[in-house]
Amino acid sequence: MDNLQSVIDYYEQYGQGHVFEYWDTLDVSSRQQLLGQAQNIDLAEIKKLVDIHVLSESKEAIDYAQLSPAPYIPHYQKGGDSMLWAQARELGNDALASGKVAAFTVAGGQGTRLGYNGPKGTYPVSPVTKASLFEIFAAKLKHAEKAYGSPFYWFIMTSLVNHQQTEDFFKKHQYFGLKDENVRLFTQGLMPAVDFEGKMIMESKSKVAMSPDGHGGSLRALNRSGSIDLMKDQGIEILSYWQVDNPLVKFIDPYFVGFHVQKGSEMSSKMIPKAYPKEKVGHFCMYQDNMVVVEYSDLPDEYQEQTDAEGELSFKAGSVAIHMFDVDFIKRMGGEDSNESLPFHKAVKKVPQLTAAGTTEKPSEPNGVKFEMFVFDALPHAKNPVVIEANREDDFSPVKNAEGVDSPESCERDQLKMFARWLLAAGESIAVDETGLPAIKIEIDPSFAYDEQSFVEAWTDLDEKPEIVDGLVIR
Ligand code: UD2
Repeated sequence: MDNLQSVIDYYEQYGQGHVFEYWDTLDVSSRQQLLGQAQNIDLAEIKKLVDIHVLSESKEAIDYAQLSPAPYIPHYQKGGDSMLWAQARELGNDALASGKVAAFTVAGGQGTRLGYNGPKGTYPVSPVTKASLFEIFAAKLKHAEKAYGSPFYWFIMTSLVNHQQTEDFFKKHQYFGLKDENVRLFTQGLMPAVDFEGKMIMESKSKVAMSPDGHGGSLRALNRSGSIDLMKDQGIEILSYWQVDNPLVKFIDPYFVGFHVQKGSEMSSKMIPKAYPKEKVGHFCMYQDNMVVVEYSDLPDEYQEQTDAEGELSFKAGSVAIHMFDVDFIKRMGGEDSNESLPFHKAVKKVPQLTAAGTTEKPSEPNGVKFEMFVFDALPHAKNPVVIEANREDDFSPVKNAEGVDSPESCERDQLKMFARWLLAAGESIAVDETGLPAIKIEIDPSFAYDEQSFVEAWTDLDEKPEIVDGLVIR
């Protein structure tokens, strides 16, 4: 009871006493739920965010005139130094073979745009077998295990919204042949949503409306979940980070690891030249001597469209959310006693809310503000950040929207084109149209080959090569 009173006092002191308005009417389990939730919210942090993002209009403005394009290492197939890339590859292979690298997927988002009811990683994407995103990543890890001689840890961040379903999915599929103890699922943090006066929104009489704290919350969650301690115990020094919606991603990439190691970088990133000025990706920029990512929704159109003397986009380096992190850097940025932390961004949303009638309803107009951290905001805190150029066709084709750009359909086309390119590189003939799209549907299981080079090798080694026909799955 004393504990309860002190929590209520704490809420009243911060002007959030309404959270306990229905306390007297709640049954025991609802009381437990509310108290448990309330004890986990840092009201001082919420007050700070409300003051900055809700009660004042003053946004810490960027002086865009001071932005310049960030430097990057051009790809060896696009004018970059092949020697440098070859050296990086060697270093990266050493780091990968010595067990210093682990894989990390952020999969806590809700996938609302895709209109899919389930964790996005369970979404079927491959052209023939309809393998899910998680299955594809698992197969890539199996290939890496074969190539480097030992298994890799795979950390996956979920959120309370999809954790159980994600875990059930992995169990149902026996972790796709990976060792279950190497697949480490953990949940990210939650943040309360507030109304436009800064009051926490109640979803029901016993529940504050909460939502995931953004992929930037991964740095805190990796620490809180004990994942960083495990990595330290296992001698893992580098974490390869990617988003769950991108089946093409090469997350075990010796070149990328190699550049990260060679440059003594704490956080490295892949960039892809933007496909068109207003492509919905972040922009790698320099700002006051720091490397930053400016999100597409923040960068004014004139900068997104600006061209240089050669007619190329000035801010062409698109951030596709593929990074390498030093484990020590994550410990520094996401630890409890850290004095460096990521800022929160605000998103105005329709938040399901308790009505006067005691029911929960989603309003037709935005009624509140959610707070999220973005992982790329760690970049200006990192020592020696490195950006390398990647080939879009080998690394990036996300599934975000139900149709059109970045949809299951566009992603399937990109996978088919990639498989056809690999077969052509191995000397096979396969009919493709002017965009490189084959007329038939084929699939190459990532555990058979991970990229063009490994495909050519594995294909050449096959004693009996299958006929290349519609529906062929090479595994
Ligand atoms: C993100 C990047 C954008 C570009 C693009 C590439 C931001 C703000 N923008 O845009 O610059 O790189 O991706 O595809 O990130 N997630 C969580 N927890 C959360 C929120 C998101 O795990 O609380 C995960 C989510 O599961 C997904 C990823 O983060 O894997 C991206 O989230 P998004 O779909 O909201 O980001 P998007 O596509 O707007």
